[in-house]
Amino acid sequence: MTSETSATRRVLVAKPRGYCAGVDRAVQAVEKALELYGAPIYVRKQIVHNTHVVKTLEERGAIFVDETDEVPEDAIVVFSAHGVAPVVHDQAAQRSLKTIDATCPLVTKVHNEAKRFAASDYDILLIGHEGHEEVEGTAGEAPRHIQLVDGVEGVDRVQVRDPERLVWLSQTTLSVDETNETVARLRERFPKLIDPPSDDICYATQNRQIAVKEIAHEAQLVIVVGSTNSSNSKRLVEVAMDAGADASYLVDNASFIQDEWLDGVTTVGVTSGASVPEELVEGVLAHLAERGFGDVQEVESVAESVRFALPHELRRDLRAAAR
Ligand code: 0CM
Ligand code: SF4
Repeated sequence: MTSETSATRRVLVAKPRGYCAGVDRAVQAVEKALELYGAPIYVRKQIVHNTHVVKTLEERGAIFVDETDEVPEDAIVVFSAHGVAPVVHDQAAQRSLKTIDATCPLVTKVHNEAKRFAASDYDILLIGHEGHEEVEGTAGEAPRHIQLVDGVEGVDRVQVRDPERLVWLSQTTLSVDETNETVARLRERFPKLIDPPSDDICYATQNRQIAVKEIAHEAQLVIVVGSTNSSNSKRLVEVAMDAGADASYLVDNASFIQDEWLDGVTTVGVTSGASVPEELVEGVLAHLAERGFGDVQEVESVAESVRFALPHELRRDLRAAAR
């Protein structure tokens, strides 16, 4: 056991943390669809990558499926925040499904960039994690023009038709620092490589990384609340370690915290990924308080005020129902 007294123990909580505007919109889209049309509402893939969110929506009548062919004809299906390839829209139309597209507008922005560069016959290097749904959706916009670069290790495998007509784009939820390294290596090979017209790594991912850096250099342990399939949450653990934390762990909720992690620790940092409801962070803080870490300070690095309107299909039906 640790010899520290509770007077010397403290918790630094990063701000911003938790829900981003795209997650808030996507979760609300499913909730509003359940209210408006009634259960069941089908959702293709996890609406956001958080176990608790998915379980809560399931309890309210959402049914999560892997593909649209699991959805009964004429039923309602919501597409997740991570976006879908055009072929998925086609498959849904063939089955006469009513669709609500909860793709985050910042993911749609990357899709549009991909379509534009492909239409101008550029080769597109999409930096992202193999198998991640967002990357599959973006790559599906222009499969013949896009190749995936999964980190620095992927750079040597890249083959292009014309190194003068080359752009890189990225998944929205990557580590900013690691992506900069990958781009630097790509540019060594391809000096004429063009940058995306604006940052593809979204504001929420960037801000949560800035905020965790701020607390990590003062904390021996950083607890990141998030699910294991959440890219942006996993990146926060890596960023915390790179910023000087002795240890950092990803936990779905407080029950995953092991008492040994706290041995000898005086300052614990806490943050959460963009798909994580605040109640899970509150659970972690209560768990830490019970173990002598009751002194909690919030450290705000960046103010956030981004909000997105609900998907237009849903707004239209909500307006009609209100008449
Ligand atoms: O992309 P990632 O795995 O981080 O997804 P998430 O659902 O955890 O976070 C929000 C998003 C998007 C797109
Ligand atoms: Fe959109 Fe960024 Fe949130 Fe993903 S993490 S849903 S891209 S705001």
